[in-house]
Amino acid sequence: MKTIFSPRHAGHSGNLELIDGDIVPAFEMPSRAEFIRARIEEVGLGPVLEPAAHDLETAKKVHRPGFIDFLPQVYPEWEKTGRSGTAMPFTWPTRGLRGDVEPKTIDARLGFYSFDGGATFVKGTWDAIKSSHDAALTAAGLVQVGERAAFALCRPPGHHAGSSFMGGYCFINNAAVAAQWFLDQGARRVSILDVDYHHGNGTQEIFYARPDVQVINLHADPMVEYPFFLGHADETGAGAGEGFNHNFPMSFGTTYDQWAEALEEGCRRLTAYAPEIVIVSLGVDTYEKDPISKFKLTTGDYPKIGRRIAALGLPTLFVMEGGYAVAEIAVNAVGVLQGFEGA
Ligand code: Q9C
Ligand code: ZN
Repeated sequence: MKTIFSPRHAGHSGNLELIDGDIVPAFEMPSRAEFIRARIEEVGLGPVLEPAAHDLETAKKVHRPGFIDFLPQVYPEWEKTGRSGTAMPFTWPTRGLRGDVEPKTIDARLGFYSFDGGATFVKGTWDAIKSSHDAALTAAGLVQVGERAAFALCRPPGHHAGSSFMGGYCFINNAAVAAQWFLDQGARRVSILDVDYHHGNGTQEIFYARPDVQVINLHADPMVEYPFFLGHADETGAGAGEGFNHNFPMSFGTTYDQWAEALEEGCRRLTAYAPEIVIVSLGVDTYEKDPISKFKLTTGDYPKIGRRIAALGLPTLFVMEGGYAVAEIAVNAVGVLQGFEGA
């Protein structure tokens, strides 16, 4: 399997995160992607190639165009106010406030286009976002021309980014852009299978009223886990999208046997939908030693996930999402891909 990876992710570095009442270096750090790239080479998964540049027209079909145009403006606007370091929002248009009027200052606009303070900018952030987006589309192109599977080693991740909001380390929803691109190339149905520990609230929001992209999410129960405000089992889609969104919230402490039951049911529904392509939002923060998560999957479980996905028998695009136990995420993420290839 080919991997698409851009060294430009590394400029998104040194940013801070507000977590557990403290401000600390962000858990979503460059070494995540570098460990995965090194592991791919170590096990000989296949070539690691750089992405081609892509325009943002497809991104502007799944995100509000003004939101995409805002992203490259953030850090220059932040610097114009005389600041350096980490740009992050601190005010959001929640219920009862005006979410329909875009204010003028950079601080206000950061809040206007976010749902939390977790998508932060440093000088190299836009370049990293764009390279991650390009990696997803380049890998999608490989699948489109007949590769059985490809791996987009995206950093930053994407699944918390919605049509007009960023958050949770995510800016552009790489998996959603890839899904839209496959449809634009002529696919009639695409499934997104999101196995990250956190609910992919952005992906769900983008496709919620659409029947052409089925979204299946396996994740920690939002009653007790981030992103808290989406991801319940009763969210099944709206309007023309009714019946095409599937959530499998699970408790803290979930082990592979329990998790695999949800995967099995998700795969059953995926097969019933009969998509032409499956996109896997590949988070490995389900791992027992992940520093911010509370599931109990072990390293030996990840190849099993890959084998089950391979058994779907469909062209498959893997898109990297979360996973934070830095050294181990490489073995686990690549374990999924090895399991897929060995199946
Ligand atoms: N105490 C992804 O995995 N902070 N994003 C959670 C938990 C945000 C995760 C705090 C986690 C975002 C792509
Ligand atoms: Zn996650």
